[in-house]
Amino acid sequence: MGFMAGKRALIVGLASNRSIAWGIAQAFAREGAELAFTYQNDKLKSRVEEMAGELGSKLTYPLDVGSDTEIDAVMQWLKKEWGGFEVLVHSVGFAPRDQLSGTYIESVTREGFKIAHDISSYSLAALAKAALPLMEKRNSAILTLTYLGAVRAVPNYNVMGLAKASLEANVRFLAADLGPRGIRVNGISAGAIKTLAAAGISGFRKMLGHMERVSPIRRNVTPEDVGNAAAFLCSDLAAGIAGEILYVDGGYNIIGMYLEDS
Ligand code: NAD
Ligand code: 0WE
Repeated sequence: MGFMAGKRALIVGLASNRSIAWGIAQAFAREGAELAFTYQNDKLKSRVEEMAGELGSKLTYPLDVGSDTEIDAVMQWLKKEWGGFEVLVHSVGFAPRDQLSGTYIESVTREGFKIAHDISSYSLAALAKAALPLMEKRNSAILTLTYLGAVRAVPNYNVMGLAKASLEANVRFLAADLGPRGIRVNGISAGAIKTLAAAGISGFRKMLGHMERVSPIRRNVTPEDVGNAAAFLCSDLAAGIAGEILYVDGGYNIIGMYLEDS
């Protein structure tokens, strides 16, 4: 029997078969969890329905995390379908395209800052608030996805780095509040992966090549690597872990220097 048997998981942030959310969903299904998915808009509806079906789920629902009304509607729907649930995955990040190229100082705007923080960080608190009555007192877990740009000045990541720093603080504050109510909150800081969110970001291929050469495991991480760590963190195997940011980046973040020919 899988180590997530008896867990019901809502996954927010599935867009394609390259999504980190897809790696997470596959690991959850393999370990015996029951799944529900949201999709951002009608363009993604049929694709998400099809992928859900592959993992034995008929539960899909529209959700733009920028809307409190839509967040409430999702929770009402799940209350009807499930009564309650044990796992919430937040795999969402967004900043307007123009924020992710050039230097930070040149690209950052008040509007770009506001959108990045709203969609990429506040949405975690908004979802947690709305899910609380359905998730409390069930040995539950909330998981979000973050990136090294939260704690280091990564070229071009720009205002998304600030939003991820806010997201990581959000994990700690939520963990402190929700732990006593039976919900552990954690984050995974994933290494760079070529997903839709990375498509067309200038220099992304070069970045992947660099990380592949210098990271301790000498390869890039995959959605499967992240999915396995996510399944662990959201299962009772991680009952002692709360408010933590777990790096699933092949150890890239611990390197202080790389010497050619080493
Ligand atoms: P992805 O494009 O597959 O997923 C991003 C998801 O965010 C999509 O499903 C999209 O629909 C959703 N989204 C964006 N705005 C939304 C909104 N307003 N409402 C609802 N959904 C919205 O890309 P991904 O790489 O799988 O990204 C998932 C998470 O992983 C993000 O938080 C990202 O920052 C994080 N992350 C990605 C990498 C990477 O290199 N790909 C590395 C570390 C962390
Ligand atoms: O969090 C991310 C990407 C998030 C993202 C991607 C897009 C592309 C489409 C947020 N907003 C948008 N807006 C769009 O219009 N990652 C961790 C992947 C990523 O993005 C980078 C990276 C890495 C890694 C951008 C610059 C440098 C490195």
